[in-house]
Amino acid sequence: MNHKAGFVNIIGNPNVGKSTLMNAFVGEKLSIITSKAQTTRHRILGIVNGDDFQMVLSDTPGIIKPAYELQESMMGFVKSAFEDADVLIYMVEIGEQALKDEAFFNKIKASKIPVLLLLNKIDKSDQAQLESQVQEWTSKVPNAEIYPISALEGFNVKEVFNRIIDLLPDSPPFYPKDQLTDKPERFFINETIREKILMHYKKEIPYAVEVDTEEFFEEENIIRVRSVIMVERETQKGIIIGHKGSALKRVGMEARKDLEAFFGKQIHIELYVKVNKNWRSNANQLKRFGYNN
Ligand SMILES: Nc1nc2c(ncn2[C@@H]2O[C@H](COP(=O)(O)OP(=O)(O)OP(=O)(O)O)[C@@H](O)[C@H]2O)c(=O)[nH]1
Ligand SMILES: [Mg+2]
Repeated sequence: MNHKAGFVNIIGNPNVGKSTLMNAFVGEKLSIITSKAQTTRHRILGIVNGDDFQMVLSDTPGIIKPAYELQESMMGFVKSAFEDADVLIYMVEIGEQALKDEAFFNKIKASKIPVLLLLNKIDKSDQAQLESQVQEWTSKVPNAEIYPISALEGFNVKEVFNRIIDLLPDSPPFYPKDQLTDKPERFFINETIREKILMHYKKEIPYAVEVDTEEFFEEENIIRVRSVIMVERETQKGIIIGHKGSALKRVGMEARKDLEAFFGKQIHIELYVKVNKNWRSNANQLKRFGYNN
């Protein structure tokens, strides 16, 4: 039996629905999703296994012009996704114009590997707008195959999935067939807590936050974790904690609920808030949090 396997890397502007699509393909909530830009900060693998194929998807951060070192590192993840792709998924959303970075955009247009341009969120559009957008993207990226989709509602998702399988090269699997991702358990705890922070805090706060799970003990019936929420300034610490700790408590409760569903086990989370001055611009701190590329 022939076996197909390859890397399918999803790139695009912030907030277009890249993580939503990867989760839909994998059937698990590997990547956090929020309505805010720059939700994803890492390159996250989502592996879909079949008897005769292995699709190694990569979710990546949305493309931006980096303003500080954390963002530089995020764009490093995007760069790496260009380098090893067998199929490139370029996701745009209805109404969007071009990539925020012209060099990346030119790379897509000059790509020697197959490019699937997914025009996402068509549930928010009408037929006339859709047709004009498809025309526009056909002329902008002539080397791409264009698919209008709704990652959220599942429209055309199966069709795209099947097309990717067609395009995968013959190859043995790269990962064990029961592996779902490259990230450890602690990563999903950090990310779920960060998702709640993105959802409940305003303006700069979520962008100044990093979460680090310092302890992870798995027992037969329960997982016990201790996680630190890092902020850049003392004032941010107060905001995260909230009146009598109420804001922090909500983060912990909501994260626990999601993580119990994810791990299929009871979870106990202890949350701390710590000031870690300017961690976003500190190379050593960034390395510690896995942004070393
Ligand atoms: N209406 C609609 N909304 C969608 C669709 N796909 C994703 N969204 C929403 O768009 C927002 C961003 O989705 P994400 O999947 O986090 O987007 P992303 O591209 O991974 O964003 P970054 O990680 O910040 O780059 C969320 O509120 C999603 O629910 C879609 O097909 N239709
Ligand atoms: Mg994302």
